[in-house]
Amino acid sequence: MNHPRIAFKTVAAYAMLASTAAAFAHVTLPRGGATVGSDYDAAFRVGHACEGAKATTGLAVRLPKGFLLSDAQARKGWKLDVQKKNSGDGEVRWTAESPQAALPANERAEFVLRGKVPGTPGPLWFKVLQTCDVGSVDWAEVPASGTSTAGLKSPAARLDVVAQGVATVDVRDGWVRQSVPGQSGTGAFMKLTAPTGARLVGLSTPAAGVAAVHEMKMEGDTMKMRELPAGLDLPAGQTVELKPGGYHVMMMDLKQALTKGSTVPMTLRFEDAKGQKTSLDLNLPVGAPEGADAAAPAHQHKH
Ligand SMILES: [Cu+2]
Repeated sequence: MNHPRIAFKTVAAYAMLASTAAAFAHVTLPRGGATVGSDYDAAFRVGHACEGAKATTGLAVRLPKGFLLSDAQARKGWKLDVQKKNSGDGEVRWTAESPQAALPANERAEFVLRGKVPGTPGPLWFKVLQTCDVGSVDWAEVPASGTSTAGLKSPAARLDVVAQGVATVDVRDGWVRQSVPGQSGTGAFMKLTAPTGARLVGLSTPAAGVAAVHEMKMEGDTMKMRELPAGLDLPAGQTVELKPGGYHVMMMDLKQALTKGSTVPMTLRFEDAKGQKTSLDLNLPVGAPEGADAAAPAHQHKH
C-alpha cells in the first residue's frame, strides 16, 4: 500500500513534534522482566533529572509488595540504609556522604538491589525518590490501567514478572498521534522487545477500519511507506522501535478524530519461532508524550 501524499504530511508534522518534545531521564529497570519466583538483580538506571541541579545526592527505592529484598549493593562514598519488611515492602536508600561522591548531572549510574520476585505474573512498580543538590523528583506515577507509562511525567520503574516459558513481548512508551476531524489516517508508535524473539504478525483497534505495520523508505527522492507483508521481526532481546519516520502502526479509516488525552485500545498479535501465538491488549494514549524523541541516542543524556 503506497500513499506518498500522506507520508509527506505526516513527516512534516513529526519533525515539528521532535523539535519541541523535551528529553527526560527516567529512572528505569532493564527490559525483559524477571521470571516468576526468581532471584532478580534490579539495576536502577539513574540519570539527570532535577531541574537546575548539578548532581544527584540521594536515591530511595520503595519496594513493592511481594518483592522480597535479600541484598542491596553498597556504593563507594554513599551511605546505604535498608529498611526490610517480611511482607515484602520496605525501602532501600542511598545517600551521598559528600558532594564529591554525588552523581554529576552529566553522568548515569546503576543502583542495584537484589530480591525474590512474586510467584504470579504481572507488573511490579518500584517508586523511586531521586534527591539532588537542588530539588528532587519522585518517580512514583503508575498508569491507571495497563502498563504503558507514556504520557506520565514521572513514572515509577516497572518490572514485568513473567510466567516461565511464555514468549512475552515487552511494550513501552506507546502512543498514537492525534488527528483532526476528517483526517482518515494516523500513526501509532511504541518500543517492542521480545526476550526470546517473536514476530508482530497482526494488530487491530476499534478506532480504525484498518491497522497494519508499515515501514518508511526513500524511493528516489520520495518518502514512501508500505505494509510489511510478513509482519515485523523482533529479534531476541533487541528493542525494535516504531517511531515517526520509521516503522509505525498505520491506522486507516479512522472512526473519529483522536483527541489528545484520550486513549486507543489496540490488540497486538505475535507469533514465536515455534509458531506459538500470543496476543497483547494495549491502551495507548493519544498525543506525543514528553520525551517522545528521547529514544534518539543524541538526546538521551541531555536534560
Ligand atoms: Cu504508513
